[in-house]
Amino acid sequence: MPKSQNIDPKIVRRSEYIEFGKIPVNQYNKTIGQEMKNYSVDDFIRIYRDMVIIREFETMLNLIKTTGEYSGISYNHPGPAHLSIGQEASAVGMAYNLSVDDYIFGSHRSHGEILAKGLSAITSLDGDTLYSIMKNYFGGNALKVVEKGFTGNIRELAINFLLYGALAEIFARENGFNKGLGGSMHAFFTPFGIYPNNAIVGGSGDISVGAALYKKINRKNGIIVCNIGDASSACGPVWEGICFATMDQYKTLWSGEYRGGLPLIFNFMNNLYGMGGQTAGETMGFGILARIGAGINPESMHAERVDGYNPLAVIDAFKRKKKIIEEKKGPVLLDTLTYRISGHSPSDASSYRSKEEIEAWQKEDSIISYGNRLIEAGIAGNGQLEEIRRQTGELMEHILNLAIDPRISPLLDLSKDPDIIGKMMFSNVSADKMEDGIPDVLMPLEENPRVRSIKTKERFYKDKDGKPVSRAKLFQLRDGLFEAIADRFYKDPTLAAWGEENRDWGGAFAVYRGLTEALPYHRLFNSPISEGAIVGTAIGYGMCGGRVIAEIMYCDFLGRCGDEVFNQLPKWQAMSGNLIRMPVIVRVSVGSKYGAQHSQDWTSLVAHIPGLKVVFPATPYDAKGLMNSALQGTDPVIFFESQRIYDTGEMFHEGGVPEGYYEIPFGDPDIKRKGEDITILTIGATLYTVIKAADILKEKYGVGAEIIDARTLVPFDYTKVLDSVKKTGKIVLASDASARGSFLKEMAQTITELAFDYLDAPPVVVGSRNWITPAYEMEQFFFPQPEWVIDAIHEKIIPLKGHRVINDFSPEKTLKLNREGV
Ligand SMILES: Cc1ncc(C[n+]2csc(CCOP(=O)(O)OP(=O)(O)O)c2C)c(N)n1
Ligand SMILES: [Mg+2]
Repeated sequence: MPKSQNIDPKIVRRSEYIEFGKIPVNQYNKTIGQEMKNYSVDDFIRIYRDMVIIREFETMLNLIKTTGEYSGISYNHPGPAHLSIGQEASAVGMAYNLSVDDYIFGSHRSHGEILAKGLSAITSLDGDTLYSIMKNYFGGNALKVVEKGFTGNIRELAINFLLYGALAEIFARENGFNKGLGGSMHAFFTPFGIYPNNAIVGGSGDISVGAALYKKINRKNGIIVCNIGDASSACGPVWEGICFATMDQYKTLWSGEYRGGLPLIFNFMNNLYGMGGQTAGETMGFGILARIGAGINPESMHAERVDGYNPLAVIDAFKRKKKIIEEKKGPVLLDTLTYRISGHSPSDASSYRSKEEIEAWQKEDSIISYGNRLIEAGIAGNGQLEEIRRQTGELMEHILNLAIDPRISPLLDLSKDPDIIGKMMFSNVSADKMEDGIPDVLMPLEENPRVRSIKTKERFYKDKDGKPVSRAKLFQLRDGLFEAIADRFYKDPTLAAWGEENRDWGGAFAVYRGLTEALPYHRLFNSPISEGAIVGTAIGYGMCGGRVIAEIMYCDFLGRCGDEVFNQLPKWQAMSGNLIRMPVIVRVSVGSKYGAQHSQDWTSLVAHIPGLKVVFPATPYDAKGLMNSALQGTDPVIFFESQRIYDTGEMFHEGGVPEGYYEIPFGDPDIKRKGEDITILTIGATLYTVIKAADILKEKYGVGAEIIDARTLVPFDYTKVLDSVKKTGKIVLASDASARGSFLKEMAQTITELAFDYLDAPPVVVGSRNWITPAYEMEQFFFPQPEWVIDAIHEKIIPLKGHRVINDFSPEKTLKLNREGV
């Protein structure tokens, strides 16, 4: 912990009570008359119109889903449509005062929020800006559709564009906001400040915190609104996101203009239900959701329940809360009370609620009651409101006709270009920095104590006389990582890093030692023990335009950020139609010596997930070069490091690790030792085990092994491996991952397919046991040993003269182990 903040036992041990301040519940009670000074007649009417547009849009979708028809137009939409009929006032109120610099994130039920935010942007932007946004979005394809024959003004055109872009997206059309790759639950449109909506309940809970960090760290205008459901308040990412967003350090340790709370509103769209579970009364214990704020920080997150059935109450709340955020006193929690009259989805039979309940809320319908209040206050006549509804109906018919016509709105043509989605999985951009500017640092890099100490180190494992260099004088793998990371901190002003014990401690494995002296808090900070939010916030930071390194202390903790690593990080580039970049590096350290929950190699799990680049260097030269490439790219990289070899020196690269900058391209395996008789392909630190095996093979059996270090799992160019196999006719694959289902098996299968004619025997996999990782004292029975490699070669490829087997690789044993599942 920071030495600047002493923890005084006299203070923390003293006796006292915690006092909770009052949390307002539905305190807004102004009449339209009292609000006259805050709104023009047009403003009042616009609020009504926006709610009607959302209602009609969703009514149309509901009818399409349930009857296959809207106003005589037939269509079959097989995909999802989670509607928010009843919740319009909360969406319009939320978006009313937001600018395009204010970003909203959402959930599976966010059509209304998208439209509300879009309509708000259309009102606030000038005509030229609006037109250029529409014209520049994917070559203006959506604009061309709505512009054809259009005679209205620019704002009306933009409304057509908004509705068409959203609907085409829901119907998976190429003209959709995300080329049809996002769809109903993920649609977004960043030029209007509409950021990803998330089909994983609570998924936005930590991503939006990262977006707020982006705003804060890069001094950008605007706030973030995280729109999530009431039931998501039980989700890990939401809880972790709240903890991450309310850390004391923003107000205590971050300095100068960076000091102060995050610009963020957690806005719970509280419709009182999950799918069918009632949050208040059944599945949660808070009674009133806003109570959550009370436990989080002394200001109770400025929590408040607001009546989301009254758009003016929500607008009023957002205005007040925005002020709190501008005073750097955020983040804020809003419990925006609303009700979903529609089912969870159109197939929902509403078996979990009574007809009377739905009818009671219908009686208080926000659109009808707001309309009546406008009429009573003399702001609008009945006819005028009816005309708005009629025009909206016509508009919806028009948009629906455009969105379902395959000639106007085709799907992505995968038969013409079957690789089209594949091309969108990665951005493959090379960028020194994500933004111009002077990086904020505390000292010149040359003066950094770690840099100075590294200067005195030997960059190759043997000195000029061929003698091994002592560990204290050796340039180690961790130094290679440090050099790449430090260099980028001085190049890219947006680069920030966080994780557990990253600051002061210097990272659990001393990779960051020296960075605390070099960087202010806002570029390197300690996070809560929230692996989900460590990665989730990095995702939000990356998608807004920053580069970031998140650190997961142990590979085994990947399970804690499973959703972020499997569902979020890999998906958003392609789900945006490849508009969004994701320069996020997740450093993951693979352990040993610490038993079952701290020593697992889970490279295979992440390599299985499309959309991630996966790297595992085993030498200082490779670690530095691959980290440089990771930091130069704009794609998500899971960067594995092994705790076995952080202090290893460079043994392979002639001349040792270069002092200057260099990159090692992803996907290019490296031949670490030449050989003629057998190929051994390794992943990670197992390289050193295999080197020992190769020495024995040579000395005892006269077999020359060619050792290839994969370096990267995804992408991977098989050329060198296939060339080697064509020469040797034999291959063993080895890594520390448990063998069953490992990436080695994937590689073995691919090699079999591509080099079958050249192989004398099937590729042989030598991985770890399918057990728990036992204590250090028993590890040699779990992780591959040099002798295992030799046993496997002897039993499965070529008998080695005079060899006595230690480890049984016979077919009988293989069958038995599989039968037993171990
Ligand atoms: C992690 C996860 N669990 C479960 C689901 C299935 N699911 C979709 S919506 C939903 C209810 C969410 O309730 P809430 O957060 O209140 O949002 P609402 O649907 O009411 O808008 C559930 C359980 C999911 N999509 N993601
Ligand atoms: Mg809900």
